[in-house]
Amino acid sequence: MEKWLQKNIKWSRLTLWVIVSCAEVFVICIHAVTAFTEKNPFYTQPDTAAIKGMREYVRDHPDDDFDNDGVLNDLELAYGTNSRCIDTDGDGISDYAEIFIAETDPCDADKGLLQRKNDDILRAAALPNKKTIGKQDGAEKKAPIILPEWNRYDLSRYGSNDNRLEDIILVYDQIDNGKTVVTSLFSKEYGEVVSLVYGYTKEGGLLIADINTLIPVGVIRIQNRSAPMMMSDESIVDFTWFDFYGCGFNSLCSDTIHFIKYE
Ligand SMILES: [Ca+2]
Ligand SMILES: [Ca+2]
Repeated sequence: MEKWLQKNIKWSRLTLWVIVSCAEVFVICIHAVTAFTEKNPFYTQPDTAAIKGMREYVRDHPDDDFDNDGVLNDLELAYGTNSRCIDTDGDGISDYAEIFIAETDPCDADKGLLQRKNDDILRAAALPNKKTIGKQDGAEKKAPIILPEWNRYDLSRYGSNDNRLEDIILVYDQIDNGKTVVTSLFSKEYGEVVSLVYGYTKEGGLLIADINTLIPVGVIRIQNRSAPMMMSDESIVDFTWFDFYGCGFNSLCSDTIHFIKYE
């Protein structure tokens, strides 16, 4: 009798453990799916075809220099640097300068070299760290949400990262002229989302609509940035760009943005 009881207790514990474990896995899955869909309003599943296509596009263009930093794509792949960012580790020394001049690791931030350039640093430090765009008059702007003609099969959008201030000023100009801008957002996690920018907020954030339904889905917030950067000729320039965050994308996580240009 005692043996039977012990055996039953053992099985009951095992059954309970299995039920609790399954419940935990279920809860974790629900949380993961919820977090994913909350972060990105476009996809519930990563766009694996785009992620693969993006990798292949870089490999298929070994002699191009997508970010114009002087390091060709095949070398970027060999060094493990980002072919769409001139300063992979964000330490203010371009990938080219790290590889060919300083001979430091372009994937491991080291401020030391930049700090030694005291005169240049003082000059750059006099700049405001946030530049205003100069386009905004404190009002929100919107264009009629109309999808312009664009070529979805032109994969050259995988090649560039339009994160310079002049890029976004062109977008504001388009909106001011009543035109929407087809925009490709790319992350290693989700893949690509092509959406429609139909306006901008008074802070400069981009108003985003779904390209299929033309329904507004959110805002990509824009942060203008300026910092000293050592370039390929060892000079230090005041480099300006913008960071973006929203709709599940974040440039600080190496996500990129491309604005489709058309007449
Ligand atoms: Ca490059
Ligand atoms: Ca660097």
